[in-house]
Amino acid sequence: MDDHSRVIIHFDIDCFYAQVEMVKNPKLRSVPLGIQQKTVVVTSNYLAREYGIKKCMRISEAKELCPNLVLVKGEDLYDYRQTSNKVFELLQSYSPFVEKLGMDENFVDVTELVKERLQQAQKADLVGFVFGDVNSTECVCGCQERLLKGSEIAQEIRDKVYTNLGLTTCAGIAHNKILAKIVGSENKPNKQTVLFPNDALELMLSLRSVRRIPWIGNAAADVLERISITTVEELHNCDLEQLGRVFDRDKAKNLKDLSFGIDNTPVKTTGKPLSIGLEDACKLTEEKAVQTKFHELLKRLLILVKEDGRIPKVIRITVRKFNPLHPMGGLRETRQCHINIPLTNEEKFIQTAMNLFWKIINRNGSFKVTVLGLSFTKFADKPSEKNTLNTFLMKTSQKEYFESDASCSNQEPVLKRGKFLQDNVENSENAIECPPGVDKTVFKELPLEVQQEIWSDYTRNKQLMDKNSKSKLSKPNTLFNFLQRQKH
Ligand code: DCP
Ligand code: MG
Repeated sequence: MDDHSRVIIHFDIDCFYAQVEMVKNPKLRSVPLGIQQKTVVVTSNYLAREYGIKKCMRISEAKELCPNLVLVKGEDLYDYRQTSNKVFELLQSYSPFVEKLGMDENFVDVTELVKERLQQAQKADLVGFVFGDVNSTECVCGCQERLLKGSEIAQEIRDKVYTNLGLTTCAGIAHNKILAKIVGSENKPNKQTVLFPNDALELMLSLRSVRRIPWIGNAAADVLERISITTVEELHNCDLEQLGRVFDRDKAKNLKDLSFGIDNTPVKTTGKPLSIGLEDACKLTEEKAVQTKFHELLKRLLILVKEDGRIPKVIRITVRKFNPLHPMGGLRETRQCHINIPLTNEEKFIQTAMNLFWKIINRNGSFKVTVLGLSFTKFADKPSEKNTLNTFLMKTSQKEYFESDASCSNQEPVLKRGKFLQDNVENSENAIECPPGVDKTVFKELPLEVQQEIWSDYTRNKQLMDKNSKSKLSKPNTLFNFLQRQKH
């Protein structure tokens, strides 16, 4: 069953790395710009694309096509990640359902917002392009109007991204994720396109090759090719039994659905990544060189961990040994172990990484390593002590009370002061009385609303105890009782 009830917008930032560089240095806007990583141009601005420059083109080839091409190094991803996070946060102000797909793409489920706006009896107008026939027969479920409202919201969000961050984006608006993603790239750059469900089939067929269907990876496409299915149309016409001979039933059904643009998967709110890691291609044959590479990776990694704010609990190394049978590839091996090392103790990290390294490489023989990686997995996003005030507050509120600093990490995050202190200490007229039995210093530092909550808990408790002084009722898990427990 194809469900039309949702409105999903897919956003994709135009020539992402290049735009970040152009925001940093506006002079780059008027020149053909390529972003260089090692020997390739990973992306370029639209001016450079007019010369035929494509993603992942060799520098030499790109220079031949466009001798004036300005190249900026894009190996340090820090600014790109920061910008990506800012866009993500901005999108979250429109809907709690934002799913990150790589650094410059996001899905946003705006179904609720659309509903609200339509209830306010605002007429919906088309903004941007439509794929297919604008006057195609309307579906009885009302999806057309919802999607039109979605197109207005998409424009509003794109305007905000531009005003706040200086970035242009493309958007696709449809009733599910796969169609929103595909239709969004119909008109580029800085444009948006809406798709009505009646035109989904036409959009899917326009892709021609199954390899262009998102989420059908190369491996699945290779298997399909083995049974002579290379086009979307062939996938439409094959029967499930035929697919069932090479895929399990669920996968076969999923492939078939995707080819028709049917995708009922929800927009999953993106959380923090399960691991943070880096790896580099290299040619290392000596212990000293391995150590130096680990140092280099660790330095970059610690910046990322600081940005992330959680405390890593497991360190993992990745090694690819040179294999003459597979000079370009070969298997990666990993080893990992638990750590309890302050992030400032770089030497201890390197020592741990080296110990893991010698578990993969024979210490007494010669070696040649072609990939070395370092990552942190398993994070403690809550303080390690279970019953701290911080933990309690984290459960109580979604607010960001914590700040982290890699230079003094592996300690518990500290309560953020600033704003709250101004609210409740400096303005002593509004100060709330600290209930008896609660540490005054802790109380003073709490946000006003938390102080209020503790005071109400205290008065409620007092009334209860006065009424039934011999009562053995268990104490509820209120802030006041928590602070009292801490005292005793
Ligand atoms: N990227 C990369 N290696 C690739 C492809 C892309 O490092 N093989 C980086 C550079 C891009 C960014 O990821 O700026 C986002 O990838 P996109 O495919 O969305 O490309 P752009 O945003 O650059 O261009 P477009 O305007 O086509 O979206
Ligand atoms: Mg992009």
